[in-house]
Amino acid sequence: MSEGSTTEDSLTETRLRTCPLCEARCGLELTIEEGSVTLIRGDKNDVWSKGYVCPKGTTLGKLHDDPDRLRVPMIRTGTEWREATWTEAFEECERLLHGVVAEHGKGSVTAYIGNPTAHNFSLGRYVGALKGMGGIETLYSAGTVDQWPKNVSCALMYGQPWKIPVPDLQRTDLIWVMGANPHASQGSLMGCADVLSEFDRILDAGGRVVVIDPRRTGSADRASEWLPIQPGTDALFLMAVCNVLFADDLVNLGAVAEHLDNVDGVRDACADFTPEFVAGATRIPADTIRAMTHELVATEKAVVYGRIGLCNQEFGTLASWLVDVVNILSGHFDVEGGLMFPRAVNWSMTRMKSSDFPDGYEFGRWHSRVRGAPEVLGQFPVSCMAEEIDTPGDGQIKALFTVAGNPVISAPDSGRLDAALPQLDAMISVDNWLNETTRHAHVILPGQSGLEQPHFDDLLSHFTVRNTAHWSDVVLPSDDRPEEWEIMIRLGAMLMGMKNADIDLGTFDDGYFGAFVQMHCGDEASPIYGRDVDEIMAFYEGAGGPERFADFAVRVGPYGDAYGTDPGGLTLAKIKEHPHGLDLGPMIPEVPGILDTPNGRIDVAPAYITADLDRLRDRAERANDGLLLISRRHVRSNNSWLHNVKVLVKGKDRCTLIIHPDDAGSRGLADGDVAVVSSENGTVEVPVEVSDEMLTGVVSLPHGWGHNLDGVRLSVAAEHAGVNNNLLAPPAFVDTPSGNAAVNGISVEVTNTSLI
Ligand SMILES: Nc1nc2c(c(=O)[nH]1)N[C@H]1C(S)=C(S)[C@@H](COP(=O)(O)OP(=O)(O)OC[C@H]3O[C@@H](n4cnc5c(=O)[nH]c(N)nc54)[C@H](O)[C@@H]3O)O[C@H]1N2
Ligand SMILES: Nc1nc2c(c(=O)[nH]1)N[C@H]1C(S)=C(S)[C@@H](COP(=O)(O)OP(=O)(O)OC[C@H]3O[C@@H](n4cnc5c(=O)[nH]c(N)nc54)[C@H](O)[C@@H]3O)O[C@H]1N2
Ligand code: SF4
Ligand SMILES: [Mo]
Repeated sequence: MSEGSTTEDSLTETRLRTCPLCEARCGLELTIEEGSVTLIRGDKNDVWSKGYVCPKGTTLGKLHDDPDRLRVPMIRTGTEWREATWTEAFEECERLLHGVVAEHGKGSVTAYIGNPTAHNFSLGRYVGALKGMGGIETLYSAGTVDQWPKNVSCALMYGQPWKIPVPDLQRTDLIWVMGANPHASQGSLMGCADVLSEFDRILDAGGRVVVIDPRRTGSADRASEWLPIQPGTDALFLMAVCNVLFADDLVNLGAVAEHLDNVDGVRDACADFTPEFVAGATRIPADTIRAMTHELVATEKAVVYGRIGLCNQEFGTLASWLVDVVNILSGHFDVEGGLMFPRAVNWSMTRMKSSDFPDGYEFGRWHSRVRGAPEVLGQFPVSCMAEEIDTPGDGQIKALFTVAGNPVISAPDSGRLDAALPQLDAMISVDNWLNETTRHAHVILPGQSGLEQPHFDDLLSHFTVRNTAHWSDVVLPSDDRPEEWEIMIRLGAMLMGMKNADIDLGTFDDGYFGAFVQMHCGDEASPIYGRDVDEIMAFYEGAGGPERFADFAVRVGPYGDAYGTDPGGLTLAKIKEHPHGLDLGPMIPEVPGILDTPNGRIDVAPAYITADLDRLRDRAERANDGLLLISRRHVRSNNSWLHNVKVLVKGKDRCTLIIHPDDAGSRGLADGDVAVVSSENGTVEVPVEVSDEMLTGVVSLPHGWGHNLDGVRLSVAAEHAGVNNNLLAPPAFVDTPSGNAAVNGISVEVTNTSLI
């Protein structure tokens, strides 16, 4: 958003921009002096974030200025890197890719897509061009160490993996926060600026916030109650809640009742999951489960929310599904204060019904070569990637793109991946830093800094607690260099066999964009159904790229002008008239209109998911032995990639193992001692922090650290290297139905280094 207001000094200007770093999407006010950012504050007039900002958002200028940030492409020969021109770099990509395809075929090429893709609409919109044009069948992504279980449950219940309901946080009186720590993460699949102030609001109004987590987090400190739970047992807890709902005749389906199938399927499934049956495994007393369930039903505006701690665990799909089921059965679904579907300003691919599944979703249509893992929503578990690279044979991965991802840090069994990547014939990274992953690339193609590109929340506006629209213009224009969407198209075209010199970007861009227009013109559900493709294309003479997509997505979106059909409707130009954002109101009931299932109804107990209940039943009977490792986040960190910003890493070491005093004492460990943490997969040495914030038997180590690898060019991060907790994560420890990594609940041993 360029307000471009110039103050007394003509070299000083104020610019507005949405922070691209997390789902809170704060509106920022940047002071620019002589082309540099000198101050970043929250924009008090932003209709959404109202001045809120966290320490990360104030460092966008520092990220932009980071001398280690790559501004030109890099080509590696052996261990030597050299800066290259864009033409040289693209020609090197062409040479590498054409070589691999000629020798091993296209089936040997794949891509790993990382998290910032979701925050960057140039990449987000065009990564599909790389996959589609390149004919890549199975992708890998950070999604399978993230929300894949939720994608699976939402696909089966609502007909589309990205139709994910979120808590109506700003209007609820009671929330159970399960496996989420917005104090650090700032909220996820619950986009909201300043989540903790909403907790305060709830408490001030006499409501309750219950944090259900093995760790007494910063969020728990701001809640009414911390309810510790044994890692990986949330599905047992929620099954018992369902059991109480039926047993005590508390089920209240409300207005959605007539759109539900298979409620009896849940009743039958939970019949033997009594509170007494799960109490031992969950470590939550049966009476507590009963009392909580009664309170949930008795509170008119209440909601159950679950996030990464419920996904990245052994029973991720069951737990993710059950969060929605409990909201449905307790009368808190699709109603004010409950779990609701946002109505984003833009149509997005995330709202697109997959034409592959007219009769409902199917998984396991093909299997991975080495482990035989089933594909789920077109992906194999990210933990398969290393073995697919280092195991010879037909179909072995020979060429890999990494796009805004750092799997050497973020993927389970990262040690094996680190060793496997050098075996690739071609590795091309689209990334802004030479880090743990990209140091293995043959070519690095840098994207632009957050301030060098416009911003539009294409994906994340679908998961916010209130509907708003924002556009941000470029703040600091970069030199003339390709934007990331152009890089995606070029790499896709090369995989089609084209030479770099022959690629006409405009033609491919028109073709890619045109395919979406055509799809809409042929889709009865689209407001431009039946219109002529050329008529729509004519709106964009001379235009292209992501901005054209954003305008299209707004105009065919729920508030759009549908290219003149609704002249009062929104266009991107109209959104741009609101530099502090446009408020589109709270969430509203969306069922049944939102549903895309074959029969237009919600299957409350999808057979694919309930088939996993035997595995859960076995868990209830398993003893809670030994120590389990879980992950954590910190507000001054963002997965693996903000540790090169001095102000964010200064102070006390944050990569520590937090351990309960009883567990520390029995191992002869005191605060600050270095412990050896070992799992079946690996070993790390890390300082301990002794604290009763942990449940006994559970230890916590943050992910995203371990920067002390040879060849990494992150001068600040190297001084605060920490250890990589994914060295400990066993690759086969996954949530079975989704293939998602279980990086929480890993069995570990902790010993005192001085004792060995
Ligand atoms: N043990 C454990 N592991 C975890 C998790 C956990 O809780 N515990 N969490 C998981 C989750 S939820 C996620 S999402 C993943 C994240 O996994 P990844 O997405 O693989 O990792 P990030 O650290 O987010 O890496 C982002 C990369 O993108 C680059 N980058 C940043 N901005 C841009 C940009 O604008 N353009 C381009 N081209 N590159 C950019 C950075 O330099 C960095 O290399 O980690 C997962 N791994
Ligand atoms: N500052 C910051 N913000 C971020 C990120 C970041 O790295 N740093 N990452 C972003 C990304 S990619 C994501 S996906 C989101 C994630 O957002 P959140 O889901 O809020 O992530 P965390 O803060 O890791 O909180 C997860 C919580 O789950 C708990 N937990 C672990 N295992 C279990 C379990 O078995 N059961 C239960 N009930 N709890 C468990 C952990 O103790 C932890 O408190 O955050 C995003 N925002
Ligand atoms: S909470 Fe922090 S990182 Fe997230 S959008 Fe706001 S300022 Fe950016
Ligand atoms: Mo994530």
